[in-house]
Amino acid sequence: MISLLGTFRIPLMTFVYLTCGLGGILGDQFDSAELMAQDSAGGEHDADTVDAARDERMAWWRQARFGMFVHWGVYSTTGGEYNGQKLPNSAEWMMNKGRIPIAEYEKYAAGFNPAKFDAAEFVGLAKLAGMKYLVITAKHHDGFSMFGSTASDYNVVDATPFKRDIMKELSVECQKQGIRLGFYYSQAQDWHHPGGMGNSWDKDLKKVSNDEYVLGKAVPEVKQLLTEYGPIGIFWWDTPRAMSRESFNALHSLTKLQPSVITNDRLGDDFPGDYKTFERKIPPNGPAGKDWEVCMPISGSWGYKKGDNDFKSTSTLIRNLADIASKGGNYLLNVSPTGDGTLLPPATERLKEIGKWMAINGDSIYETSASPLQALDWGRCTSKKIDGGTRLYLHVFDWPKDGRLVVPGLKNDVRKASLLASGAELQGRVTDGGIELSVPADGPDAVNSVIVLDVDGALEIEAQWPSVDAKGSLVLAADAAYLHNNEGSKQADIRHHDDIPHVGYWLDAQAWVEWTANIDKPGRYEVVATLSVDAEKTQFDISVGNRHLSATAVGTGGYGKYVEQSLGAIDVDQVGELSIKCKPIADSWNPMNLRSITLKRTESAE
Ligand code: FHN
Repeated sequence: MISLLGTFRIPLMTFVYLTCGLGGILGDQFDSAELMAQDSAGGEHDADTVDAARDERMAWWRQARFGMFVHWGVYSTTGGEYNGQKLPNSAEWMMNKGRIPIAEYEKYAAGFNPAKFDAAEFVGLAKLAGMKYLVITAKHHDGFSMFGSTASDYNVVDATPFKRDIMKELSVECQKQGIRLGFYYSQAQDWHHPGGMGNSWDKDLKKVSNDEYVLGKAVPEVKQLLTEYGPIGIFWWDTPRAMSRESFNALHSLTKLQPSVITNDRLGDDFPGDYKTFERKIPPNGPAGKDWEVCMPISGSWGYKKGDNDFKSTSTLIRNLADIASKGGNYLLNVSPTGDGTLLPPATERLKEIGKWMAINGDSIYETSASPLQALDWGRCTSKKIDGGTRLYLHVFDWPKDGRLVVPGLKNDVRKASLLASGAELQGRVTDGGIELSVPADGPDAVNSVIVLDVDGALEIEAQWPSVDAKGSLVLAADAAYLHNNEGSKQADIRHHDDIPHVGYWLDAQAWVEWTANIDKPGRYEVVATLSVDAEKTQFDISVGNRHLSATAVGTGGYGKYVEQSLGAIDVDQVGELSIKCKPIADSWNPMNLRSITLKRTESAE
């Protein structure tokens, strides 16, 4: 068994349990021996083959870049209000925030009758917006199944006057219109089932084990969703909670029912799934070498919430899409159908406006990769490989007033430059500062004008990573870092004091910070941090490549009182692009606000 693990990327615990506990769970579907066979067949494959299988699964997703998220359920009938009472948080949490007993909440299900819902029109709107996939809440935390569940009669077919299987209708339309269908499924929280997590208020609930909920409801429902609703592109787990190995594996193993289904990183137990998810916010830098997606409501609430007029402007949404794609990620933009099954006009209008932009500029988003350039002050960049060179899509948010657009740090010869919208050619030349393009007085689009820049040969770019300067100093600013934090708990985030960014709100010792930087020479580097700490001290590990320093920062008299503190020295024996990490030492961590880490070379090892 262990030898297999040498070739697998499945965490040991999962792998071992995957083969031990499944026989009776999945019944006649397939037993652990069959699963093992699949996996043991994989056992002859090395990690590269496992990666190849994942690359094949992910190919369409990486090209898609843009999808629709849909939160729709019983909570949509009242806009998240309970007896006319406005509740905090997002509307789909109304049962929890309103401490609504199950018997009470079920009455809302009895009023769910979205008579205006038209799957063809709904999917058509996603398509018109330029979205390539659609992920919808098949079951959210309230436990209500938006499909004809055979494991629970608390579902849209059996428990509402609507009686139609919404997931089935969407499945048919998505296949017809060429949109990949994905299901959101709350695998741990279920406020209706006595074994589901999260219902702490319903005193009449006779609790049973979580395994009973998972194996009695979640597993059969997920199995049904993966076997009766056609090809499923994505299974979108949510709010991971600690559950038994048996339950975890029973859920995870179901994805073998559709081997091409993609899963996210929210099943739990640190299982990475196929891609990392960010929520509501766009990370300052995309996680290097990973697939990732930002999910974000088009307004404030995921589910339809009365009075939620906090719609993001179309300009913001288009620029978000370009920003995320420029970092190599996908944008999953959420809409919130109301109780009648339609979207509010501000949502529909925005989707149509995004669609107009995508109809002209979609090539600069679809099938693109992250920008190879350093940060651009006028916009973003996405890229594609072309024969003998690279195509750069320059997303110009701030069109230059002086007729000159400079692409900093780029030294390649210009093969061709043009406006994507019209094809009009532009003149470009290489200067000391990079490639300079002559552009017309006005760009083709007030929000995001795209220039196509084809350059010859392998990209010649000045260091895009922070690099050691002539004095031997390397400054790593907070907003140049990549924050490793998952949704859910209080996490590290980029915040500002006096308009200077810092990594703040760092309440979770599991969150950590990483930079990629260029080290030009080995040697001894003093590590200096600019930080503020309220507590007496805090401890964390700083690593530069393969070398570590256990650092202690002392209290600075409060958050917002920033002090430079020398943390010690590291003997660096590697050069080139190195990862530099700052990781809390959990049992002696106190939150700090970190503005920057500076490495100062004190001795050269050359
Ligand atoms: O609790 C849910 C929330 O209702 C919503 O579904 C979001 C969407 O990503 N996920 C959880 C919060 O992280």
